[in-house]
Amino acid sequence: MKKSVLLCAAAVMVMLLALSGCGNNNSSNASNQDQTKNQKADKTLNITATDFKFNKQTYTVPANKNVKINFESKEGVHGLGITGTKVNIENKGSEIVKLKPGTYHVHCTIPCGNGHGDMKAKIIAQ
Ligand SMILES: [Cu+2]
Repeated sequence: MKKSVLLCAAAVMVMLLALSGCGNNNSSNASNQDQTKNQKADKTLNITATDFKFNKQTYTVPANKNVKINFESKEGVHGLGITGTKVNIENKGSEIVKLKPGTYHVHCTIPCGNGHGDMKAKIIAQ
């Protein structure tokens, strides 16, 4: 009897944690969408991720243009971070960036497993 009460309490706590986690995700996704809605993209860049790599090692985009980045994890759950920018798309989403000419490092932003550290790519803006 006592055991089942404890199990119940544990289950409620897990549910509460899951709910609060979901709430946070939703709000950040909403702001990403608002951002992309207000800006017009000149170019679209599609990036996908699998365990444990991005679909290309090097992506090329036009510099000083609004580039809409569509990111999706096709296998596992990964994130897209671009150094020197605020871009951080977790699992799936879109963001618009305007990059000065240069080379930007792309990395996974979610600790996804043994190959996490190998998930690296480059974006060249020119
Ligand atoms: Cu990762």
